[in-house]
Amino acid sequence: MTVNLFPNYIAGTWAAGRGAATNINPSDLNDTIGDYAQASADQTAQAIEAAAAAFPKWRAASPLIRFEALDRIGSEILARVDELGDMLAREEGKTLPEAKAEAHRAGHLFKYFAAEAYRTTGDIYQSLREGVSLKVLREPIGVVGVITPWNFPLAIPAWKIAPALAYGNTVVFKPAELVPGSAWMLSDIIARAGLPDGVFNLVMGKGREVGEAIVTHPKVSGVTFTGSTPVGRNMGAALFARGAKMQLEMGGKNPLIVLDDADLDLAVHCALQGSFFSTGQRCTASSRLIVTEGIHDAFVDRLCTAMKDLRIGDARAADTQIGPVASEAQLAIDKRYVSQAVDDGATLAAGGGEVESKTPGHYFAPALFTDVSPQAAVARDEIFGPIAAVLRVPDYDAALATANDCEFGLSAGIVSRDAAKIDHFSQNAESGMIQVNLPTAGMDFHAPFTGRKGSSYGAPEKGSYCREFFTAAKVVHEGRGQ
Ligand code: UN1
Repeated sequence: MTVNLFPNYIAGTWAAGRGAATNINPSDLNDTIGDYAQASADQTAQAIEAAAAAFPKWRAASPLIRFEALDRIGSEILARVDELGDMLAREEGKTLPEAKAEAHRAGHLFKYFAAEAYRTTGDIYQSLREGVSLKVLREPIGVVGVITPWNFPLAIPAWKIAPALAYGNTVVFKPAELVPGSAWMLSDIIARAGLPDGVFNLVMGKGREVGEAIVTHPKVSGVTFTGSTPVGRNMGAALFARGAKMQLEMGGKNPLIVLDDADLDLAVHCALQGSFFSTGQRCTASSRLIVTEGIHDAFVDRLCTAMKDLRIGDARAADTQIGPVASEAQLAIDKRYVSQAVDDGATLAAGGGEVESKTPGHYFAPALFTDVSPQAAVARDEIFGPIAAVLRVPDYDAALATANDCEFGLSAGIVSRDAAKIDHFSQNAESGMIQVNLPTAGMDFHAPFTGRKGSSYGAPEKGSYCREFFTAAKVVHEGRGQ
């Protein structure tokens, strides 16, 4: 093992793997960050066996013990927000303020779920039969596989690992291969929190090997996954085939409706933030701007002007508003969609090209398309980049119909002053989350996170709603004799 190799964590021991992967700073491709051990399928199986062996003891641990461990992890994350944020910004490319805010959110998620350990209550029913008592218990499910994406490498693992542990499960964590640095630092903090060996395991991996080893292993009782819809659907089929539980958070193609009566400045602010901040790399990003006729031209005009002023640059530079695209592969996808949208007849109203920079990096100017057909790929596919399509509609009814004409249903926004339309939209948008006069991205961490249609499958994440996934109900009938 070289000095700079960051190992996996299996059964309470740091372990080198089979080879290593290096993460690279997308703001400066000359900056290689570290080498991270790659786990083999065999090592993944060892981690799962260790988690299964640790489960009886951890499920029996007092809620106080679980609270203290998670609370300690939360405190340590909060004490190291600057360091964690720096790593996140350096390896993923979101700006330093965004990265620190995410680290802060991760710390508080651990604290929130620490307290959830106290709330694993059950129910008592009055039995229909005399002399019989009837209660419903909530039990942890066992070994939980946690498979996470590259765009929120601290917050998403936090809102999956923390509840898994709080409710008494043990964890095998596979972070995205692009961002092992943040995941490793988070895992190091968890590993030092005094959990029994095997309760938490880290297995890093490129490609499908580690993920498949987790999804197909009979001792993994459930998998919580965030990532693309095609990958989630595949995983879901494999989990269903062996009767395992699943919580899948997948894609989005989130509409932001702007009505004629909207406050124009607010509408532009929501679009700018929702579509382009975090370089558009959020499943909650506003990628469809559905705008009614009367405000369309003024809105597009104002948004294009605001886009010209966006400061795109090194994620860790003080004045940067938009960092680079996270990877070469994602940059290629973004560019492909820009040329396809033009080929499909849309007008490129702003941005869409590479940006000059002091250091070699994946810099890309956020792109805005107008005159977009609702059937065009740029209006239908989840791109996961800073690309937004404006769809012009005659009125609110058409805006709602356009918003709902989509395979996804994660977050949906509306900018308007009309209380009746806002209320109608909140009730009729086919999405799990609604944002009124706000960007579609940016969710409170203590509320549930959930989508409809192709966006989500299984119980919501976060809040106490996620208990539905991390625990199973058990119904106990007890007779008191003749
Ligand atoms: C947010 O917008 O606050 O992958 C969070 C994602 C989501 C998280 C978004 N699962 O972008």
